[in-house]
Amino acid sequence: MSSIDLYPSRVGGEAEVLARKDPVVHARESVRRKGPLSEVVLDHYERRGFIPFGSFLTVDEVEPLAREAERLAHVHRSDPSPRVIHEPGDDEVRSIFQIHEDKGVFAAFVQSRLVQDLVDQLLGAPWYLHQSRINFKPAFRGRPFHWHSDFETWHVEDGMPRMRAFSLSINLTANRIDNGPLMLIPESHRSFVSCPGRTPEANYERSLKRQEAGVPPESIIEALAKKYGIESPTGAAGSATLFDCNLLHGSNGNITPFPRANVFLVFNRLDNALDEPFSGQPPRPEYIAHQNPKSTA
Ligand code: 6CS
Ligand code: FE
Repeated sequence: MSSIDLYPSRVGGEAEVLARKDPVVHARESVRRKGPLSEVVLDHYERRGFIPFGSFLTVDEVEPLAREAERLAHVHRSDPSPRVIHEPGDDEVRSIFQIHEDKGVFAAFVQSRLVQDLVDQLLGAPWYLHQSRINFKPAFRGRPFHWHSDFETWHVEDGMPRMRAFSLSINLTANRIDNGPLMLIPESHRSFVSCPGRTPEANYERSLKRQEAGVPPESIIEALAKKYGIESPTGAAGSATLFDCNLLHGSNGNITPFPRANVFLVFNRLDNALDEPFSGQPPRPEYIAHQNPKSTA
């Protein structure tokens, strides 16, 4: 049985803006003060829902990750494996899921002191990797991602009970204002947009190419964007953005000659591991939503 639904969405009703019932930084005071993030940065994160890191990794540190991403995109170009998502209508790779499982550079990165300390500080209790993926937006052909809260999908389709997760997105190529960088609505993480409609069967087979269910109505996006604006953290390879699981975001396509590739790592607290999906449908596959985790720390 699923736990009580604190964040009902796609339950057949109208869209609605509900209150958030979870903190953003979960660590108690002593762990919170340990760092690596300063109190000023934590305050900003709690208020705004994201942290832009102008330089998170050095050129030398990001280079092996970027090279591995390029290799993966190349070898998976005509790979029918379900964890490789192609753009609708061509063989261009849009996303590759579960990239940390190959015992390679991404797995090592998750084990690094920097990542471990950061996640400990924000989640404040044992945690695991819920999802990992690389999103590619090739030059001239990259397609957009529609507005969404990741948590809304993870809650409805994967059974993630509460907001005790966040994403770290490392830019593997320069993310420029014009090549489809993340677009975030600051402060939108402080309410939960309950979405209309219901979840179609096996929705992920379509939604990972083009999301429709779980997209808030335009009127709500418009009101939030008018109130809080839209921010697009840009930066060279090695810059990064950390954002709360419930922050509304999306991104435009890429018609520039400059490819954009980002790796996303999603950390979730072990005591928030997946229950049955609130949609009432079967859980999504392991490569999208890790089941039965043990602590990664
Ligand atoms: O369905 C998911 O889990 C994924 N989809 C989007 C658009 N963002 C987060 C996540 O990787
Ligand atoms: Fe997302």
